[in-house]
Amino acid sequence: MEAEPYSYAFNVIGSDMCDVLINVGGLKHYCMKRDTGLILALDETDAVKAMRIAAAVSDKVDAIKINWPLILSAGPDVITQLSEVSDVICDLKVADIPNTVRLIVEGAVSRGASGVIVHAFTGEDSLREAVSAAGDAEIFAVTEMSHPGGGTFTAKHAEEMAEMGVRCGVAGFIAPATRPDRIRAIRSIAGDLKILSPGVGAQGGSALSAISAGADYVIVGRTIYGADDPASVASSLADEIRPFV
Ligand code: 3DU
Repeated sequence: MEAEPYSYAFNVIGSDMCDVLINVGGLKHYCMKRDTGLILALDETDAVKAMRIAAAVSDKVDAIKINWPLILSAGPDVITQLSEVSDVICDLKVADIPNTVRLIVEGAVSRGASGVIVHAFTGEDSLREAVSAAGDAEIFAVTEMSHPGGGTFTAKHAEEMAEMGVRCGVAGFIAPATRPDRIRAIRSIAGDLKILSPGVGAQGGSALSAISAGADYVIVGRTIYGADDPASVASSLADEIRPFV
């Protein structure tokens, strides 16, 4: 029997039961908690500063997302270090042939990542390989990028990519907070799967609009880590969306 998507269980049992391994359809899966609906995008390239910010906001966010800027400056061990204070999502935007996808996803998960972001445009074989390589960890597929250029190619195929992601068993999708109507479109296909939305603040999107349009989490980077008091900005954002999370 094919395993049901684990986020089905996320909705059935409620977010307070998440952040643990849950068992659906005979398979164990990780399930990120949803206490605040906020994910920090930690693109700070000064590793010491990054760790300080992570410690200051870890109790205000559901996960910390890291991307190439921090991994390239601090080294991949930063995944493990951060995983000691928070769930870590590696935003590697993996876009490659299935074998390379597997090697990258395994490398991130073995270092402590509980989620990995991959591109969906690579097609079904690469996406299936990512899901399989992730094991208990979560794969999030990018359907449409949040910057203006994201409209040129990715937006035109976002719905098809979301349908494919559902078939491949991804945990959820990355959809743009800069275009809440597009979050709505992806939500209509994603069902109970998670939607994580970047583009809040520095890119012009609003946390409240994204959550109201159907995002489960907003991803916020510069607005938090570039602030004089990252913890207080994270708290304010969490307060803004709390009634809807
Ligand atoms: O714009 P911010 O500083 O809040 O950072 C947003 C983060 O989310 C950043 O790491 C970026 O690479 C990532 N991201 C997008 O902004 C848009 C996408 O479509 C996918 C990921």
